This record gives sequence, structure tokens and C-alpha cells, in this order.
Amino acid sequence: MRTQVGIVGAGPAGLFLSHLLARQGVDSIVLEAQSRAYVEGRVRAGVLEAGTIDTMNNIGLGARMRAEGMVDDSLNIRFRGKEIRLDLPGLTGRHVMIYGQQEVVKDLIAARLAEGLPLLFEATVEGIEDIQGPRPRLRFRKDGVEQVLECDFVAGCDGFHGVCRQAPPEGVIRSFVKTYDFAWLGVLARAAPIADMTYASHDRGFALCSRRSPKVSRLYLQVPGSDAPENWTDRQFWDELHARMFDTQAQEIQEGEIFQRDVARLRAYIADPMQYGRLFLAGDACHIVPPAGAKGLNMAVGDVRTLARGLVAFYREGSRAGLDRYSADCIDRVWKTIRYSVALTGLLHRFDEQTPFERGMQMAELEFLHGSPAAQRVIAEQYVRLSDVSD
Ligand code: RFL
Ligand code: PHB
Repeated sequence: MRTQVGIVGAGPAGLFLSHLLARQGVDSIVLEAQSRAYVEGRVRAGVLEAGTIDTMNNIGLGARMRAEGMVDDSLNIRFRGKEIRLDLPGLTGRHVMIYGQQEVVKDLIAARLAEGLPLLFEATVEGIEDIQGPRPRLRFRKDGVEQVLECDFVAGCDGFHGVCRQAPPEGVIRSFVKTYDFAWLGVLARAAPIADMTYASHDRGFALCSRRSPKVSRLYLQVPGSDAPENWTDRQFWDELHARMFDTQAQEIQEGEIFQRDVARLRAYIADPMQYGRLFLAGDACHIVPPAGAKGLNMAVGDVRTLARGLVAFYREGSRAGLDRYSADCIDRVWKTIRYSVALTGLLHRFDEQTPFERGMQMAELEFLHGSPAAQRVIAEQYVRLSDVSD
């Protein structure tokens, strides 16, 4: 087997890259370890930044998103029973879109298969050979048989637990890590969502009300890092959510059947540089953001847009310049995006080690944000377009 770009992973990074390349006449083969059903069923992100919306449209796959996605014009933050309302179009001229990552992934997979382009499921990459030579090889296993994909370049889009980041020699890629000792318990519930995307900073911990459709709410609670979804009864979940959202009479947030739940530990992680030889890392394979700010998927799209530009220039003009500076072109945006997500996490969560003084500082910052359109604009600006890149 042979192709121009071997793409490891069919998450958002790998799938977007395959479409961006195909539109410009560059061939790729996508190898995905999991089944199609598993990849399409994985519940994760929900907020698409302006640049991600544009990318869906530009690759010609935005129709269902435009029909079913929900334009989101505001981001609200509650504290002490007050509410800060960030009017996104008013503050920035742009909005975000709520459209589940699952739906994005389904659209991208369906289009790839309909176009008759190669995307192999249950094909696990086990090793990368010769990444510094002219023809790197991906060793992968499908149906119990070991196979080899020879390519010009490898795109490591295999997420945080993938193999690509481990392929370069020890010490070539530096890691920068911040771990948190708490997690988000996320649920999907058949219940009409509240009007706006709303974060809450409560003395009992952080909470978030988001949505997936007019009938499905996506709800999160800060929980200890060691917590498990089954530790929470539905009653406990709803009581805690009402309390943290300052819905004291339990009249605002509608309850409904909880049909999916997961716990995700928070961390921030950056791998630098994002390339080695003919291997290029993108998305969660080289950085993880804590989920406040909703940046992970959007950052992955920013990476692969930059990578696609470099690859297309290579095949069209024979220029390696864009590829050589891929990591340098991405890394400032990555650090800025992670800084934003870490700052929002710090502002909104309760920390075990937090002193009353530090809690007072959080409240003072929220009070300032409440009264300052300039400060609101700073938050809103980063929420709608921090991950964007120019094509
Ligand atoms: P993915 O989605 O993890 O995809 C990687 C793929 O690679 C496959 N793979 C392999 N394939 C072949 N061979 C191997 N050896 C392989 N090893 C792994 C995996 O099976 C998988 O299919 O990474 P990608 O493409 O970089 O995409 C990143 C995003 O998924 C992630 O950043 C976001 O989901 C993060 N995130 C959010 N991002 C946003 O932009 N907005 C949000 O609102 C948002 N909310 C969230 C989130 C993540 C969350 N969790 C659960 C971590 C909310 C949550 C709760
Ligand atoms: C979501 O809808 O899943 C979501 C929204 C906002 C975030 C994270 C996740 O910050």
C-alpha cells in the first residue's frame, strides 16, 4: 500500500485533514484503530468556533451543520447569584455554533466514504519506520494481519494516547504538563436546555449547562478526579446542578432521562515541536486543553489547516518551507489557546488547596468582569476565534 499522506486516526484532526487534502488533489489514507460505530458514538466536544464553522463550509460539508447546528450568541457566567452575559456578536461580530463533535465526525466519515476515498477502520498503527527517510512506513494491523503503508509524510492525528508522539527518539519532543486533581462529570439528558450556554462558579464547585439540540441538554459538574459516573444517582446529579447553577427553586433547569454519562479528568499538555522528520503531529496527539473554553476540537482544526497548507504547497510548488515551519506556525496559537483555557479553569473552579484569600480573588475578578465591557470583550474575543488561522 502506498499514498502521499498517511493519516493515523479518524478523529476530527485526521478527518478534517483528509478532506482538506482531497479538495486540493493530495491523496491520503486514513487508518483508524476503532470501529466506525465507536468513533461515531464517542460523546465529546460541542462548540464550534467561527474558524471551524468556516472550515466545515469551505470543504463543502456544512449543510447538516447549518440545518441542525444551533447558533450561539452568548456565553453566560454565574456567580453569587449574579450573571455576566457575554453578547458574542455585540462584542466580537461573530458567534459560535453548537453542533456535537459526534455529528461533525459522522458528516466527515460519510463524505469520505461516499467519495470512495480510503478510510480503514479497525486498523491499528503499531509502529512508524524511517520517519527521517524519504519514504516513512506505517506498520498497522487489520483483521489480525500485519500490513505496511508506505507514504511521503505521516500525519499523527491519533489523539493523546496514540503512538505517533512516541515515535521520535527520546528527548526530541519536549512535554509541558499541568494536571488537575478534579474532573468533569458530563451527562446527556432528554430535557429542554436552558436558554444560553452557562458556566457557574459556586462554592460547591463548577457547573456548566450546554446543549446538543432543543430537546437534549449537555450538562457538566466538577467532581473529584477519582470520581466515577456510577457514584452519582440521577437525583444527586440534578440536586447538585440546581444548587450550583443558583436555580434554588429548581424551576429553571428542566430534568429528564440521563442517557449517557462520562467522567473526564482535566489536564493541560503541550508537545513541542509538533514535528520530526516526515512526521507531523496534530490535535490531541500534541496538546490537550482543559475543557473550559471548549477549544480542543477547534485547536485540532487550526493545526490541520496549517498542515494542509504546507502539504499542498509541497505537492503544488515543490516547496518544503511551509512544512518546515509547521510547528513554529502553530505553537504560539497553541500556547495562547491553552493559556486561555487554563485561565478560565482557574477562574471558575474550586481547588482543594484554595485559601479564602484565593477564593476572594476569583470573586473579585468575576465582579470586575460583571461590570466591565472591556474585560468581557477580552473573554468573548478568545472564545469565538482564538484557534482560527488564516489560509
Ligand atoms: P481524537 O478525537 O482523540 O481522535 C484520535 C483518533 O485516533 C485513533 N487512534 C489510532 N488510530 C490508529 N492507530 C493507532 N495506534 C491509534 N491510536 C489512536 C483514536 O481511536 C481516535 O479515533 O483526537 P483529535 O482528532 O485530535 O480531536 C481532538 C478532540 O477530540 C478533542 O480535543 C475534543 O473533544 C476536546 N473537547 C472539546 N473541544 C472543543 O473544541 N469544544 C468543546 O466543546 C469540547 N468539549 C472536549 C469537550 C473533550 C472532552 N473529553 C471527554 C475529553 C468535552 C469533553 C468532556
Ligand atoms: C459542550 O457542549 O460539550 C461544552 C461546552 C462548553 C465547554 C465544554 C464543553 O467549555
